[in-house]
Amino acid sequence: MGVFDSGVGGLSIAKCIAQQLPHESIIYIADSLYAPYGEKSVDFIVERVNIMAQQLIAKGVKAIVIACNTATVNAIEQLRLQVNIPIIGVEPAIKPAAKLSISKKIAILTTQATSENHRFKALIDLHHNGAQVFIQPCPGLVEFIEQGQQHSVACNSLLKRYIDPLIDKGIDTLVLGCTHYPFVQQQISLLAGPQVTIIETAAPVTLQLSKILSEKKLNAMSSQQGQYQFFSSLKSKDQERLFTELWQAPLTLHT
Ligand code: DGN
Repeated sequence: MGVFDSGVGGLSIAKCIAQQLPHESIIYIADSLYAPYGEKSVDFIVERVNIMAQQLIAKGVKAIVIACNTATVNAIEQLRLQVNIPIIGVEPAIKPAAKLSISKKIAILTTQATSENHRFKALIDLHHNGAQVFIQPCPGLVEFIEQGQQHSVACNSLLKRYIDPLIDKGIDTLVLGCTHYPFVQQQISLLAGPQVTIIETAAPVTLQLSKILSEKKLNAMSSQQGQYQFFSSLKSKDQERLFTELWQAPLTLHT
């Protein structure tokens, strides 16, 4: 199947798919030349999503996972109208977070574009379950991760700036609303403290994908071992190193 993101963030989803569905092969594309999508216009995101999907379809994928919250909320509906293979998107896990919260105060970390999107706001209206929901856009965070600077002091300071005010508001549940953010989950946990539960979306998306593949009878044969191929619109040695670090196994990056 095809998996794509504006950059390396979607690897957090692809890794979960590879672990949970080991027979499935994955073609991953990072649109790193145009990353981040988070501060781009809706028209631009829609155009890039179409291009990424067409590239994956040309490579023969049977389904596509949009491993990017920003691209999902801004472009999944129009993409579904244009292609005839299953398209699975990622959406912040607001429903389970609202259910889990005891203080009834939850927060969602997102990109700027997701935070302003009407589909995203409708999702909160639908699933808040009486909880107060704080939306925290995190400009600059994706850039640190894309540059492989996710463990730097500067990245930690930026995270602290976004998380401290949420803790002061009394949240007990924090949703990672961008697929890049699991790569700084450890830092987020330390800053938020043990009283805050962190929720990400890789596992529910993988489950949803598995359900759709079964329904459509598209599952790979259990005798197969998944093969993984990685592409980026911006190929460099640094990119390949970052991919390898985040995927946690040697790989070759193609353009
Ligand atoms: N990883 C993407 C997301 O989940 O929203 C977006 C990153 C970006 O391009 N800003």
